[in-house]
Amino acid sequence: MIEVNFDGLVGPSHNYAGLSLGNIASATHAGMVSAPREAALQGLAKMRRMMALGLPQGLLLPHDRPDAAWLRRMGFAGDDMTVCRAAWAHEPGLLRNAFSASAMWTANAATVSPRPDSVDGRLHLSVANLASMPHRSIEAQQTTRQLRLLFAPMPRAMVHDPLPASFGDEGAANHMRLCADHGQEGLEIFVHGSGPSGGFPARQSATASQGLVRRHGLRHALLARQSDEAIAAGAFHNDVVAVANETVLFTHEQAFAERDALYAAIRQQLPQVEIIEVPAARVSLQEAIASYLFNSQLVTLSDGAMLLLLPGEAREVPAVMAWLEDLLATNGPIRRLEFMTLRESMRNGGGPACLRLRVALEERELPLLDQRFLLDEAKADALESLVTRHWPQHIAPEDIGNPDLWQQCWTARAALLDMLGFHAEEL
Ligand code: SUG
Repeated sequence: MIEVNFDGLVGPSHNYAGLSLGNIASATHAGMVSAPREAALQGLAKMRRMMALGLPQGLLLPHDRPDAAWLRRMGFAGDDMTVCRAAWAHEPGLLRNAFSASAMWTANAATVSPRPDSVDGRLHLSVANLASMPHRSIEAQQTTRQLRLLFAPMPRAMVHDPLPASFGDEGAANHMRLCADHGQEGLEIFVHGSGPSGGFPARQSATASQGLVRRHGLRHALLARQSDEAIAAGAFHNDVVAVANETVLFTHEQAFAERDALYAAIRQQLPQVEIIEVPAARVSLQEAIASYLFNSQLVTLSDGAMLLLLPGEAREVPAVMAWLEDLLATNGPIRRLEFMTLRESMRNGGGPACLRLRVALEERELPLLDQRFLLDEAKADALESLVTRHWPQHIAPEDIGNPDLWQQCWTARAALLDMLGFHAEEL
């Protein structure tokens, strides 16, 4: 079995509206001028790097923004332009939500349980409801359509509707899978919060996580609670303080509420697990969150060694670099480090791991998927030139009310769909 990463292509409306409570980067950079073209190119460079490392790469598409259909559901009437104009005049906050490019963080698109893990032997995907934030809750509908298209040709895949909105579910960002290798039955860990901490909401509910375990028919699953300190320090998703790959759990000491019990339960179910814990005395929670050390992609290369693909910001935190040096010296499973510039996404709290949805499947199943969502070098070249032609260079906060910008975003997406061979009605 192989693991495919589906990265969200950053949409043309990428901006800094500060919409995410609890996400310190989003709050800190609110009001700044964004660079959507640069953002999309940075994301594509990461996808290319993964391909160059020999890993299969897919992409998910930016959503229709500004989302006039959503504004219509909020009572605005008329054609798309009229609806957006009225929303901007009367409820600018709603227009800002309808304009967000947050679908780029596809770790929040769905929770994925590969075939070896489920009793019925199917690949289960549950679209996240992202119910805790208005701008993110808009995503579920279009994400469902994309994932259904992508997996429709694969007989043993099932894309479930989002869970009821009463129970917040943020997708793979709060989910980790440990296994001997991708093809073996895994132990799936679902991480939730327990109510607001430090004034910040816990976005994943335990009830939602339980629902996913039942729905996906998992034989080996654990529920774990995020520590209140982690949420209060700005770990709005668990993937900001922990990441897993095959036998490795790479985590901050303060990520989980009942850490010893969790580690013991993991060791009982997967004795060969290697828990690489970063002590708070070496890297504080604040340093972990500022550097996004744990929001790295941890991947297995063809020679079996693991590579940690980190955001460039990690380099700026001396405690993190010192710890990483020691990690390499141990000669453990993580043998290589690489750093990518993803500054535009990072300023909204989205690191390398937020930008991708992992799907483990059999290599022979890959050709069954809708190939329009898979990337190769030629498509990456074409996407780069399309982005350079159509994506806005900059968006300042006051531009969000500019009808010319809305039109540019719709035109850019239409050109993208056309190039990839999609019809607007499919999505
Ligand atoms: O949900 N940021 C996203 C970042 C998501 C990161 N994903 C993972 N950790 N997997 C969020 O907070 C900012 C949008 C704004 O402020 O305009 C935003 O939605």
